[in-house]
Amino acid sequence: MPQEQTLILFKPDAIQRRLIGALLSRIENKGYKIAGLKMLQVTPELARKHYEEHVEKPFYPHLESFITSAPVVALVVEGPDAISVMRTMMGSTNGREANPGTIRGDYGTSRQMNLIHGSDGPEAAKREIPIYFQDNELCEYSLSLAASLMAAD
Ligand code: IDP
Repeated sequence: MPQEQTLILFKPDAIQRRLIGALLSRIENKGYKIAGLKMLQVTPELARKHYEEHVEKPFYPHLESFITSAPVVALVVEGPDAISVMRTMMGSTNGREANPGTIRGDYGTSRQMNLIHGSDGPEAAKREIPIYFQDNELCEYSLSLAASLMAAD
C-alpha cells in the first residue's frame, strides 16, 4: 500500500463558486493528510509549464484563459494510493460524463471548468508538485492515532 503524494488544484471555477471548503472536506473526510496548501494566481507561464502536454492542442488557449482567470488553491495530498484514489474521487474530465458521487459528477457540467486537477500518475505527481511547492512548503507530521487507523488498510 504505497504512501503517495499527489498535486491537487481547486481550479478558478471552484474558487468563484465558493467550493473550497466543500472540496477540502471531501479530501479530509476520506482520511487523507494535507501536506501542503496555498492559494495562488496561476500566470500564463506557470500554466504552460503545468499543462505542457496540452500546449499545442486546440483547446489550450481557452484552458490558459480559464486557469489564469482567478486564483487556484493548490494542495499536496498524501496517503495510501493517494494518486489513483484522488482521480477516482474527481471523476471523469467531462462533468457531464462523471459519475454521481464524484466531485466533477456532483458539481459540474463542463469539460473545461471541471473544478479540480489531480496528478494522473506517479510521474505526473513527481513533475507537478515542485511546480507549485518548494520542499520547505511541505509539512511532515503524524496524524493522530484515530486518523492513522482510518488510513490503515
Ligand atoms: P484531467 O484534468 O481529467 O486529467 P486532461 O485531459 O489532462 O484531463 O486535461 C486537462 C484539463 O484541460 C481538463 O481538466 C480540462 O480543464 C481541460 N480540457 C481537457 N480537454 C478539453 C477539451 O476538449 N476542451 C476544453 N478543455 C479541455
